[in-house]
Amino acid sequence: MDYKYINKIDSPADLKKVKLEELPDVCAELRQFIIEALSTNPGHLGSSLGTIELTVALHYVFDTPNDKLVWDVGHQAYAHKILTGRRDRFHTNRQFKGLSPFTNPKESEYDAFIAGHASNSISAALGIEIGNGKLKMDNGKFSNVVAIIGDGAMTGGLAFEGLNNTSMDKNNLLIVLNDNNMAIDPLKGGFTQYLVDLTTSTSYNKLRWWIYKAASKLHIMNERKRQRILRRHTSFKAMFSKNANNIFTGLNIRYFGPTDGHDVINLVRILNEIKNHRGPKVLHIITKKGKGYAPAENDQTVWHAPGEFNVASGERLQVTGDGLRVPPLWQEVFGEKLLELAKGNEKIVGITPAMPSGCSMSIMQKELPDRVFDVGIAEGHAVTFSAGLAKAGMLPYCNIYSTFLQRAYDNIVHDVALQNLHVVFCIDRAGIVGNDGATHHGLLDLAYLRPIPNMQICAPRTAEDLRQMMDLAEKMEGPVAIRYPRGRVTGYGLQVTEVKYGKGVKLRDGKDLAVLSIGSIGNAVSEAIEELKIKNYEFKIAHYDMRWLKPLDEEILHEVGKKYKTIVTAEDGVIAGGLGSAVLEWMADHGYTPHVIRLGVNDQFVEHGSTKELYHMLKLDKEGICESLLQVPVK
Ligand SMILES: Cc1ncc(C[n+]2csc(CCOP(=O)(O)OP(=O)(O)O)c2C)c(N)n1
Repeated sequence: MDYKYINKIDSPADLKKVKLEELPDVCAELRQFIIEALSTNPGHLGSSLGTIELTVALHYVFDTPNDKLVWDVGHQAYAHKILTGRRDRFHTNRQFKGLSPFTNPKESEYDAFIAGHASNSISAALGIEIGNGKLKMDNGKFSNVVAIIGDGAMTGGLAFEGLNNTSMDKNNLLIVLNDNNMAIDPLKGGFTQYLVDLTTSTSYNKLRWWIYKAASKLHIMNERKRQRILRRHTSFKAMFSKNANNIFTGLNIRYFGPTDGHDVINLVRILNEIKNHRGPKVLHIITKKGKGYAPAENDQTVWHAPGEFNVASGERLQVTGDGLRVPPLWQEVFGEKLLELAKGNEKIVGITPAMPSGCSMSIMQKELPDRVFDVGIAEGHAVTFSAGLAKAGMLPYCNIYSTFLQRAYDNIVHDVALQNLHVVFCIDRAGIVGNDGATHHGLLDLAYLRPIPNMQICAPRTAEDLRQMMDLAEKMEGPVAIRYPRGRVTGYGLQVTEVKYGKGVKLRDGKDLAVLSIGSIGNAVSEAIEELKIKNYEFKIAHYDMRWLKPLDEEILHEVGKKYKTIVTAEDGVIAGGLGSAVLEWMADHGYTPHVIRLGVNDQFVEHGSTKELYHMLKLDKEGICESLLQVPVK
């Protein structure tokens, strides 16, 4: 498309050549560009549409990349990517070998810090700010550091830890709080209400704005006088009881706003005003998720990441458009089963850290709203809160994505496992998750959960396995982790076998070689073995679905240890510490000496791409497993 402005913007220096009054046109073009691009190459639409004016204003005012922008999550940074020399590659965003899904310093010097997991921006930016000061940047020039954080990400404990630290050490950090009253789902909770109160305290704000605007107009004034007025206006607000309690001011962080985050010209003025203020400061802006695209404004949860869509009609393209009955999503199997269990047991409650739609706990939320707790983007709290609920005699099913559960490791160890509390961890998005990439793959959970005493760990291969594991977990004691992948259930319609505690299942008998798998990768193993059968591969391969990583099925292990000289283990996680390690250790401890070949993910962070491409790259799809099995030296 023929864009008048953005086609000529290859860096923020080009943006700075545009006249102030033309910036709304630049924003309009960026909006159009992002909508068009995402309609065929899906991504995080709503959040990025909401930050366009802010992004333009930041790059217009600040001297990036010398000044540092630290984006929280980084899913709202598409305009930032486009303005910083990545416009021509934007059509590859999130694709295999394409642009990173979030901000990534490896990709661009304009990306000051890694992003993907929420709530780290304030801590990281503060570290950069203080570190820069200590090193006295080149030629004594200090760079500005800005953290841009959403109100959703502000609900995370880490953000508050960052704020607390910001208030106590000498620094000039600017925190832009992008308040749209949404995470992926609507936000609830005290902090959200607090921001609403700040926003709606109208008479106070009108007065402040009057003073602020008057100060802004006084361009003839020198910087010292202007700052004095601004200082007075900040202390002035303390006279009003509501804002005397302003959390930021209370923490000694100067507070500006709230202001319209879609008025780019005004944002430029404000940022110019406050950027040279000494000391830490917060600029609170109000934005709308999905701004400028009606379907996205009207259904903000769905349009957070809508998939492909028709720009003109706003229709989302359905994956299931062929009319065929398709397997359900793993998360739906979880969501429906949880509701069923909860209806039969009033002690069962659901806990989710800001992902009710993402994990389908929304199914239970609709029918039993009082029994579901969406606690904000607060994984550590979600786990300890679950521990408290268990202590009180409730039965929490705490659903957290594998990658985000990493945030809560000590809460699992100290608050749950040490007291052997009956908390059921339902770990969604385990394994490769696809286009969200390295920050989001769930490759570590088997390895990080296995060493924790009292922890019991299982992984379903089929939808029915998941249902039965959730049933079993209700009757067990102590902490239980059930991990399952993203996407549609594989192994749909497979023969049902009863899931028993600590027991695996033999899927086929063999002669020369045994494959032990855990979880849904077992389906790729089954397909690979079928393929080898067609090729008349001479040795016969046994296949066991272990189902449980902890406790291990020792009966199977004795059988395999006695019968096979070669064992292949398969898991969709890191090799170090997972099933393969467990089997090797067990064999060594019990005097068996098979040759154990471990299939899984080697010591590496895995990039982004489709799940199919990535499993192929890792040789963990049918073809890759075939290839590995063909190379196995059979004695
Ligand atoms: C630690 C962590 N937990 C959960 C998520 C999933 N997640 C991605 S964006 C998002 C909502 C963020 O809300 P907010 O910061 O307000 O940004 P918005 O999308 O509203 O612009 C969530 C929960 C995450 N990225 N990181």
